Amino acid sequence: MRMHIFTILKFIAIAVVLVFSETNQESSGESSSIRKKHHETSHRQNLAISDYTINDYLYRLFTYEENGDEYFEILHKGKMVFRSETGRFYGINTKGDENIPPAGKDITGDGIPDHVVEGYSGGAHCCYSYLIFSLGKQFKKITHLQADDSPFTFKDIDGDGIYEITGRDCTFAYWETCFAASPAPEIILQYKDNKYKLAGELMINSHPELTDEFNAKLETVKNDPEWLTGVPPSLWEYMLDLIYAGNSKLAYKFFGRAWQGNKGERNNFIIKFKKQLSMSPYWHEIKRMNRKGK
Ligand SMILES: [Ca+2]
Repeated sequence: MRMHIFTILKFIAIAVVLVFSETNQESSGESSSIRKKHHETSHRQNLAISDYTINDYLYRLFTYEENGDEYFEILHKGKMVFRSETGRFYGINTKGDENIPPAGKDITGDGIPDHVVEGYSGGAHCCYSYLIFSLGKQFKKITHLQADDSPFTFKDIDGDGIYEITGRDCTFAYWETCFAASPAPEIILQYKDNKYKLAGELMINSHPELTDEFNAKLETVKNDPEWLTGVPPSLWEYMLDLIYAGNSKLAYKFFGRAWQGNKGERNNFIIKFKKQLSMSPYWHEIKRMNRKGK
């Protein structure tokens, strides 16, 4: 099911880019619901400008009429404090019900308004990123998070008033299979000590149903017809889901029981799998959350 969701997300992302590239001359913002609807055409540089005000701050989005690329600036009391790189699009949430928090919402718990801007670089699949600013008396860029192929969702999961972020780790994209079939396990990030880190505890508790599915998954994977031609992605999809919920021992037990290929390739496969896993940007925390795992 998770692979299915990720595939849907991928198609949505591609659809957004396609729709946008065909409608950018209208600069209407239809390509993304988080883009501002109203643009005014500037008399300079063929740019369409969209303004949004938060207290003493002004967020200005510029769209190049000729190709639809965008960049934004943040001004504090009329003075520019930040200017982004040019990207395919940038979006903020001005309506309240989106994957990113409403512009100006405090998401870090310090009572100071924050401002999240979603960026998309363009290209075949890549890449989403998130710039997060603190708009207090002192302007501050909190972070610039890279989300790769899969967008992030901001949400207060544990109800403490501080937003967590859910997304997917795309380390296994294209690994041993095509992009559409690549598993991308769920991750949760939390804001702690002034930065966003993988929320090991929340991830361990996020999917209690996973371990109950062990036997049913075992039957499914063992009977996967892809064993006739190679190793089915369903094998490492479930292993990754388990590992990203702190159950690595169970994941390798599953591997041992589900493997239907020849013995020589078995060891080779697990070496390659572990090597790929260690390339995750979250590897350090993944390892730590699995030390006490089952
Ligand atoms: Ca804040």
